[in-house]
Amino acid sequence: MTPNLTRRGFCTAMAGASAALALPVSASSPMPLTARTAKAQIAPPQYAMTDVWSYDGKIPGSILRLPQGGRMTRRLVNELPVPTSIHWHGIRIDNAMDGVAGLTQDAVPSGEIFDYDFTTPDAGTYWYHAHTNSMEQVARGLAGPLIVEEQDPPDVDRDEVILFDDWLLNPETAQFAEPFNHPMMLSHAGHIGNLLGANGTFDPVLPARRHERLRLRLINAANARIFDLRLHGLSGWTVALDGMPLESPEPVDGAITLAPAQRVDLIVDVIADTGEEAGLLHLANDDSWQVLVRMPVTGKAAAHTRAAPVALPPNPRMEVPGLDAAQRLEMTMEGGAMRGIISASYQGRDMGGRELMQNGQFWALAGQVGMTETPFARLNMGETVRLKLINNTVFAHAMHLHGMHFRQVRANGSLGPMRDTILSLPNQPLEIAFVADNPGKWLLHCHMLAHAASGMNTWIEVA
Ligand SMILES: [Cu+2]
Repeated sequence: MTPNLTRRGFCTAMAGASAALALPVSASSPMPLTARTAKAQIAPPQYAMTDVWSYDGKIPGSILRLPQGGRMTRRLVNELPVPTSIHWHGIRIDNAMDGVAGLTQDAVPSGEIFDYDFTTPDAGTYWYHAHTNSMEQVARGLAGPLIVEEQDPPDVDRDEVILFDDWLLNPETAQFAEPFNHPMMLSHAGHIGNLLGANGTFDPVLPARRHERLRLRLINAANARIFDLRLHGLSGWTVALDGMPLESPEPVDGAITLAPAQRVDLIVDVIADTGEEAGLLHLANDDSWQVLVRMPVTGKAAAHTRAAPVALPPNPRMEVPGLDAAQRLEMTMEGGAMRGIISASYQGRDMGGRELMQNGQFWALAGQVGMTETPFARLNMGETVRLKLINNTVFAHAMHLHGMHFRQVRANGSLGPMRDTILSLPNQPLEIAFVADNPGKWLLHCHMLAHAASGMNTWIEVA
């Protein structure tokens, strides 16, 4: 292919995309979700606006809402200068719609489109984000909330989405610090921002009334930051994790840990007095609790707080039966600063740590660095699998399985809550179990996106 042809193809396609946007959306073409450049006032007002990559010009992308069992149809229109794709995180989705470039679809070239069309079997809090060079694309802003509503939603005064993020900005210019694939980030804790916030701003404010009951849908869209959160002037319960309802609401007592990509649904009552400020605090680097989301309290919603909430209605397919007879798999994580890799296979060849580093690779899963021709495991449709995750690194990893949720098998044999992303800590092996009930090729990776980009990325196949 000659450069000329490439450029002509690009220009024609861009013209086509713009024309499509100018026309009213016909009944047959899905509503566009346009990935494009934009400017956003993420930093305080004395700073410049930040050049971002966005969905429809918004940081984060608009809240997409649909009913449980509903059908989501969206046309990704790629007006970015680079290829992209969208992953619908946590949706037990049709494999062809999972959005993983190189595994479930080709990346959508600049100027082209891709129609996503899937149903949402589970109610809960999910999110969508880029899954092509995600380390950079998510950091630049390509993420938004995806909310699937229960047929019988809980009795609350308001339902609020809080999408946490952190941004690594050059303090002089308020533009993203580059490069995104700096070896220090790849080999350490990941791409950690120097400005924290939520819903696209460093100073998110959510006005509230005394004794108001809110459902808070917390989403961690940060590349690598683990948020430790605490309620202030609020009392509440955790009612769902990673979209999936808990069997019974659990009172929030102490910190809520939200690893990258995880979600927590809370039902909270405002107990601060009128004129005070409630909110969400986070544990800062110096071990102090600092305000992250401010909730100024004005007026009164009710004379008293209400009785404890009831559990959310369960989603389908939440059981993990047959643990005793389950196939057992093991995955050791290795690499990163302070430990390194002795030898691992990268692109079909054994390499030592130094050679891997020269290839920008720092991590291995089960002796493999990054994606392989054959999957980590082939699973039979419907079988139950137990997977032991052994973290031999000195860093935490947020391990995410696409297409299926899992439960932790605790030391005493009991099962933990159902989730799609679990935080693995150094030298604390943990075991997860799931039913391989969704056919296709599913990514299994660290959601510290710099780690995924430098080795912690593999896949399983269910057939
Ligand atoms: Cu990791």
